Amino acid sequence: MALTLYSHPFSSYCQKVLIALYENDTPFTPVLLEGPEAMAELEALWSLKRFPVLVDHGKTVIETSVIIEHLGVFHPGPMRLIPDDPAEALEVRWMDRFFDNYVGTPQGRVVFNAIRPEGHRDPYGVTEAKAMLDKAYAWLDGVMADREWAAGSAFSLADCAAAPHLFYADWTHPIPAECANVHAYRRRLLARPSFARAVDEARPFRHYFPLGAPDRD
Ligand SMILES: N[C@@H](CCC(=O)N[C@@H](CS)C(=O)NCC(=O)O)C(=O)O
Repeated sequence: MALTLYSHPFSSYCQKVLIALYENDTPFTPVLLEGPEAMAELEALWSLKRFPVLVDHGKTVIETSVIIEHLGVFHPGPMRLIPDDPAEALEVRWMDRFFDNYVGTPQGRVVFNAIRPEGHRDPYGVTEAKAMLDKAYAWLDGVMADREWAAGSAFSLADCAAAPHLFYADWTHPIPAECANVHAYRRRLLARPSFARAVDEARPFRHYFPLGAPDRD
Protein backbone atom coordinates (compact mmCIF):
# COMPACT_ATOMS: atom_id res chain seq x y z
CA MET A 1 0.00 0.00 0.00
CA ALA A 2 1.32 3.46 -0.89
CA LEU A 3 0.57 5.20 2.40
CA THR A 4 1.80 4.38 5.90
CA LEU A 5 0.68 6.49 8.85
CA TYR A 6 2.69 6.43 12.06
CA SER A 7 0.13 7.41 14.63
CA HIS A 8 -1.73 6.72 17.83
CA PRO A 9 -5.55 6.63 18.00
CA PHE A 10 -5.69 8.71 21.22
CA SER A 11 -3.58 11.57 19.83
CA SER A 12 -5.46 14.71 18.80
CA TYR A 13 -3.11 15.48 15.92
CA CYS A 14 -3.36 11.89 14.67
CA GLN A 15 -7.14 12.10 14.76
CA LYS A 16 -6.92 15.27 12.66
CA VAL A 17 -5.25 13.27 9.85
CA LEU A 18 -7.40 10.16 10.39
CA ILE A 19 -10.52 12.28 9.80
CA ALA A 20 -9.08 13.40 6.44
CA LEU A 21 -8.26 9.80 5.48
CA TYR A 22 -11.69 8.53 6.56
CA GLU A 23 -13.53 11.35 4.77
CA ASN A 24 -12.19 10.00 1.47
CA ASP A 25 -11.91 6.33 2.37
CA THR A 26 -8.21 6.61 1.52
CA PRO A 27 -6.45 3.27 2.06
CA PHE A 28 -3.40 3.36 4.33
CA THR A 29 -1.38 1.12 6.63
CA PRO A 30 -1.37 2.31 10.24
CA VAL A 31 1.70 1.85 12.43
CA LEU A 32 0.66 2.06 16.08
CA LEU A 33 3.12 4.22 18.02
CA GLU A 34 3.33 2.16 21.17
CA GLY A 35 6.52 0.64 22.49
CA PRO A 36 10.22 1.36 21.91
CA GLU A 37 10.46 -0.27 18.48
CA ALA A 38 7.72 1.82 16.91
CA MET A 39 9.10 4.97 18.58
CA ALA A 40 12.57 4.20 17.17
CA GLU A 41 11.03 3.84 13.70
CA LEU A 42 9.38 7.22 14.19
CA GLU A 43 12.64 8.82 15.34
CA ALA A 44 14.42 7.45 12.27
CA LEU A 45 11.84 9.26 10.13
CA TRP A 46 11.63 12.50 12.14
CA SER A 47 14.20 13.19 14.81
CA LEU A 48 11.83 15.60 16.62
CA LYS A 49 9.54 12.62 17.22
CA ARG A 50 6.30 14.54 16.76
CA PHE A 51 3.48 12.55 15.25
CA PRO A 52 1.65 11.62 13.11
CA VAL A 53 4.07 11.11 10.23
CA LEU A 54 2.95 9.94 6.81
CA VAL A 55 5.16 7.96 4.46
CA ASP A 56 4.04 8.03 0.83
CA HIS A 57 6.03 5.77 -1.51
CA GLY A 58 9.12 6.33 0.65
CA LYS A 59 8.62 10.11 1.01
CA THR A 60 8.21 11.29 4.60
CA VAL A 61 5.52 13.93 5.10
CA ILE A 62 5.44 15.82 8.41
CA GLU A 63 2.98 18.26 10.07
CA THR A 64 -0.71 17.48 10.03
CA SER A 65 -1.84 20.43 7.90
CA VAL A 66 0.82 19.59 5.30
CA ILE A 67 -0.11 15.89 5.42
CA ILE A 68 -3.75 16.77 4.70
CA GLU A 69 -2.70 19.13 1.88
CA HIS A 70 -0.44 16.34 0.55
CA LEU A 71 -3.36 13.89 0.54
CA GLY A 72 -5.45 16.42 -1.41
CA VAL A 73 -2.71 16.87 -4.02
CA PHE A 74 -1.49 13.27 -4.44
CA HIS A 75 -4.45 11.14 -3.28
CA PRO A 76 -7.53 13.26 -3.97
CA GLY A 77 -10.95 11.86 -3.26
CA PRO A 78 -14.47 13.18 -3.69
CA MET A 79 -14.24 15.23 -0.47
CA ARG A 80 -12.04 18.28 -1.17
CA LEU A 81 -10.76 19.43 2.22
CA ILE A 82 -9.04 22.53 0.79
CA PRO A 83 -11.24 24.48 -1.59
CA ASP A 84 -10.00 25.18 -5.12
CA ASP A 85 -10.97 28.85 -4.77
CA PRO A 86 -7.86 30.60 -3.35
CA ALA A 87 -9.80 33.05 -1.16
CA GLU A 88 -11.90 30.25 0.32
CA ALA A 89 -8.73 28.20 0.83
CA LEU A 90 -7.19 31.07 2.83
CA GLU A 91 -10.15 31.07 5.22
CA VAL A 92 -9.79 27.29 5.65
CA ARG A 93 -6.05 27.59 6.35
CA TRP A 94 -6.61 30.46 8.79
CA MET A 95 -9.19 28.50 10.78
CA ASP A 96 -6.91 25.43 10.73
CA ARG A 97 -4.15 27.60 12.25
CA PHE A 98 -6.62 28.99 14.80
CA PHE A 99 -7.54 25.52 16.06
CA ASP A 100 -3.97 24.21 16.19
CA ASN A 101 -2.42 27.33 17.74
CA TYR A 102 -5.13 28.72 20.00
CA VAL A 103 -7.10 25.60 21.04
CA GLY A 104 -4.78 22.59 20.58
CA THR A 105 -1.64 24.30 21.87
CA PRO A 106 -3.06 25.69 25.15
CA GLN A 107 -4.99 22.45 25.71
CA GLY A 108 -1.75 20.51 25.31
CA ARG A 109 0.04 22.85 27.72
CA VAL A 110 -2.42 22.03 30.48
CA VAL A 111 -2.25 18.28 29.83
CA PHE A 112 1.55 18.09 29.49
CA ASN A 113 1.93 20.08 32.70
CA ALA A 114 -0.02 17.33 34.48
CA ILE A 115 2.45 14.64 33.39
CA ARG A 116 5.56 16.60 34.41
CA PRO A 117 7.36 15.44 37.53
CA GLU A 118 6.35 17.25 40.72
CA GLY A 119 8.58 20.29 41.14
CA HIS A 120 8.72 20.92 37.37
CA ARG A 121 5.10 21.92 37.03
CA ASP A 122 4.15 25.39 35.81
CA PRO A 123 0.92 26.66 37.41
CA TYR A 124 1.42 30.12 35.90
CA GLY A 125 1.66 28.56 32.44
CA VAL A 126 -1.52 26.58 33.11
CA THR A 127 -3.38 29.76 34.12
CA GLU A 128 -2.18 31.46 30.94
CA ALA A 129 -3.21 28.47 28.80
CA LYS A 130 -6.70 28.39 30.33
CA ALA A 131 -7.08 32.14 29.76
CA MET A 132 -6.13 31.57 26.11
CA LEU A 133 -8.75 28.82 25.83
CA ASP A 134 -11.41 31.12 27.34
CA LYS A 135 -10.60 33.82 24.77
CA ALA A 136 -10.56 31.27 21.95
CA TYR A 137 -13.97 29.84 22.99
CA ALA A 138 -15.52 33.32 23.19
CA TRP A 139 -14.13 34.36 19.79
CA LEU A 140 -15.17 31.09 18.16
CA ASP A 141 -18.68 31.40 19.57
CA GLY A 142 -19.16 34.61 17.58
CA VAL A 143 -17.72 33.08 14.40
CA MET A 144 -19.86 29.93 14.61
CA ALA A 145 -23.10 31.91 15.05
CA ASP A 146 -23.76 31.68 11.31
CA ARG A 147 -21.52 28.83 10.18
CA GLU A 148 -22.20 25.13 9.99
CA TRP A 149 -18.51 24.23 9.62
CA ALA A 150 -15.42 26.14 10.66
CA ALA A 151 -14.85 27.94 7.38
CA GLY A 152 -18.46 28.14 6.18
CA SER A 153 -20.87 25.63 4.70
CA ALA A 154 -18.36 22.98 3.55
CA PHE A 155 -16.48 20.53 5.77
CA SER A 156 -12.73 21.19 5.40
CA LEU A 157 -9.20 20.87 6.76
CA ALA A 158 -10.22 23.37 9.46
CA ASP A 159 -12.86 20.96 10.78
CA CYS A 160 -10.30 18.12 10.81
CA ALA A 161 -8.31 20.29 13.22
CA ALA A 162 -11.29 21.56 15.19
CA ALA A 163 -12.79 18.16 15.98
CA PRO A 164 -10.06 16.63 18.17
CA HIS A 165 -8.90 19.96 19.60
CA LEU A 166 -12.37 21.00 20.77
CA PHE A 167 -13.03 17.44 21.94
CA TYR A 168 -10.04 17.39 24.29
CA ALA A 169 -10.20 21.10 25.14
CA ASP A 170 -13.69 20.61 26.58
CA TRP A 171 -12.35 17.77 28.73
CA THR A 172 -9.39 19.88 29.83
CA HIS A 173 -11.02 23.26 30.45
CA PRO A 174 -14.78 23.01 29.83
CA ILE A 175 -16.33 25.23 27.20
CA PRO A 176 -18.69 27.57 29.12
CA ALA A 177 -22.42 26.90 28.72
CA GLU A 178 -22.93 30.40 27.31
CA CYS A 179 -20.78 29.46 24.28
CA ALA A 180 -23.80 27.66 22.83
CA ASN A 181 -22.56 27.95 19.24
CA VAL A 182 -19.29 26.23 20.13
CA HIS A 183 -21.14 23.46 21.96
CA ALA A 184 -23.45 22.96 18.97
CA TYR A 185 -20.46 22.87 16.61
CA ARG A 186 -18.66 20.34 18.83
CA ARG A 187 -21.80 18.16 18.73
CA ARG A 188 -21.93 18.41 14.91
CA LEU A 189 -18.29 17.31 14.77
CA LEU A 190 -18.99 14.34 17.06
CA ALA A 191 -21.85 13.28 14.77
CA ARG A 192 -19.65 13.40 11.66
CA PRO A 193 -18.95 9.73 10.75
CA SER A 194 -15.21 10.28 10.12
CA PHE A 195 -14.69 11.82 13.58
CA ALA A 196 -17.12 9.42 15.30
CA ARG A 197 -14.94 6.59 13.98
CA ALA A 198 -11.75 8.22 15.29
CA VAL A 199 -13.38 8.78 18.70
CA ASP A 200 -14.50 5.15 18.83
CA GLU A 201 -11.04 3.87 17.93
CA ALA A 202 -9.57 5.97 20.76
CA ARG A 203 -12.02 4.75 23.43
CA PRO A 204 -9.82 1.88 24.67
CA PHE A 205 -7.09 4.45 25.48
CA ARG A 206 -9.12 6.90 27.57
CA HIS A 207 -7.27 5.89 30.70
CA TYR A 208 -4.21 7.61 29.14
CA PHE A 209 -5.79 11.05 29.68
CA PRO A 210 -3.64 12.56 32.44
CA LEU A 211 -6.39 14.72 33.93
CA GLY A 212 -8.82 11.79 34.13
CA ALA A 213 -11.20 11.33 31.21
CA PRO A 214 -14.80 12.35 31.95
CA ASP A 215 -17.49 9.74 31.47
CA ARG A 216 -18.73 11.28 28.23
CA ASP A 217 -17.57 12.21 24.73
N1 LIG B 1 2.43 20.70 14.76
C1 LIG B 1 2.45 19.27 14.81
C2 LIG B 1 2.04 18.81 16.20
C3 LIG B 1 2.15 17.31 16.37
C4 LIG B 1 2.14 16.93 17.85
O1 LIG B 1 2.48 17.73 18.74
N2 LIG B 1 1.78 15.67 18.10
C5 LIG B 1 1.81 15.16 19.45
C6 LIG B 1 0.84 14.00 19.56
S1 LIG B 1 -0.83 14.60 19.66
C7 LIG B 1 3.19 14.65 19.76
O2 LIG B 1 3.94 14.37 18.87
N3 LIG B 1 3.51 14.54 21.04
C8 LIG B 1 4.76 13.98 21.45
C9 LIG B 1 5.53 14.91 22.33
O3 LIG B 1 5.09 16.06 22.53
O4 LIG B 1 6.59 14.49 22.76
C10 LIG B 1 1.53 18.70 13.72
O5 LIG B 1 0.58 19.39 13.32
O6 LIG B 1 1.80 17.59 13.22
